[in-house]
Amino acid sequence: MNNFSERAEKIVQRINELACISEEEKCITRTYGTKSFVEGRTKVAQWMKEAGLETRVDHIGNIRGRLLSADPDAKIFVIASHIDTIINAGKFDGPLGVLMGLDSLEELIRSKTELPFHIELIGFCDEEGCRFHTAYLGSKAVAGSFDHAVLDTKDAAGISLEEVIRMNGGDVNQLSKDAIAGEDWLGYFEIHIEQGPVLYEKNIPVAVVSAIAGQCRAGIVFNGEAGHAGTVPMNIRKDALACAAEFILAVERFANAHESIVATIGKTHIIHAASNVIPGEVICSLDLRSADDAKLALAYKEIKEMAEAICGKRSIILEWNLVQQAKPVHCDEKMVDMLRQSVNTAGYEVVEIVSGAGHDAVPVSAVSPVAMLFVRCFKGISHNPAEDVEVKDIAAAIQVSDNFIQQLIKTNNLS
Ligand code: HGY
Ligand code: MN
Ligand code: MN
Repeated sequence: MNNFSERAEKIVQRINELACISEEEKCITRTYGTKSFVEGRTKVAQWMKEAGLETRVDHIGNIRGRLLSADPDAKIFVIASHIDTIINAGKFDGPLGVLMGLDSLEELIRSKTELPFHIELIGFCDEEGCRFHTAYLGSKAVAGSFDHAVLDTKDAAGISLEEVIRMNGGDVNQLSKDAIAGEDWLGYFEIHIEQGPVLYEKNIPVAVVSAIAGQCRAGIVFNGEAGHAGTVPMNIRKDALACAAEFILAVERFANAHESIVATIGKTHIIHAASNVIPGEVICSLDLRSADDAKLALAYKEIKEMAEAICGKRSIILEWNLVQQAKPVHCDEKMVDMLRQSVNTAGYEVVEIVSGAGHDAVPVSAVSPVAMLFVRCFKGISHNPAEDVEVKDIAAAIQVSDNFIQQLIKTNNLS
């Protein structure tokens, strides 16, 4: 077994160990700031310390480990991904990038490589935004763009983000200290599963990410009129669920008719639901994505107008809140080229993909050049416990990542 396969096996072992830590009995869930999240983070911290990294938990809750250059004034190259998960998650979405980064640093230490720049490995604490319906809390803090207004956001149990930060030992008045100053960044690199079918269908282990799609997320409330299921005539009903259903199908029709757009309504909730009550209030999420910023903005506007028209026709009152917005991000051309060469040198066909999924690279791109490497996953399945990655594909990605980091050490310049 070659060195890459051995290293890949160790990464999978750690992924499996981390996957045993969950808030739930029968599935993997480690959402921001929970006891299980902290337990998982502590395990990653232990691995970082054992590797000899200068390790710390920052105020927002990221786990960070540094491998220092001999030059105290050196810039910082960040290798990262996230350690929080969605609910009922797969094992690889997030942890793969963090544990492959740890492996790269262990290899640099093993080979006693002189570093012209510091490398900081980060396990971000809230990429998925599942608990507070925010997103990128950890990477925004490191990028210096954390919005203090979200501190009042409450989770389903009514606990605020601020309380969770404090309960876990963070100081909300020190969050700005989590940021890496703009002038100190050299670059950012993230390895992540593709979460789509391209590599699986092409039978290629890795891909270079050229861009990350933009996204808009909205929270929508349809306010109708609750009523008795047996007595209210159909023609005078203000059925919030029927209205939401018409909207949901209209959104699907819209996205099917616009190639560059994907739209998802992943959450609906009927307030005071009962089988013999006409739904009076229904809450929906909307997740809209496109690699084309102008088309994304137009789609968002047109879908909102669709909602207004459907509600008007049904005498339903519409509440519409934009929850999150991120423009499309283009990966750094110099690093993309270095990754293309690294894939080539490793003997694989170069494939470039626009990521439909968001990643922590998005907020970081405001302060640093970013690059991402995708790893094939089984049938492109993700955000699903069936998510799986073959050891040989991790070994391929290790080889490419080693090539990339060696190129970076040689050039030490991304400007
Ligand atoms: O939703 C996303 O794109 C990412 O998986 N958080
Ligand atoms: Mn995800
Ligand atoms: Mn992810």
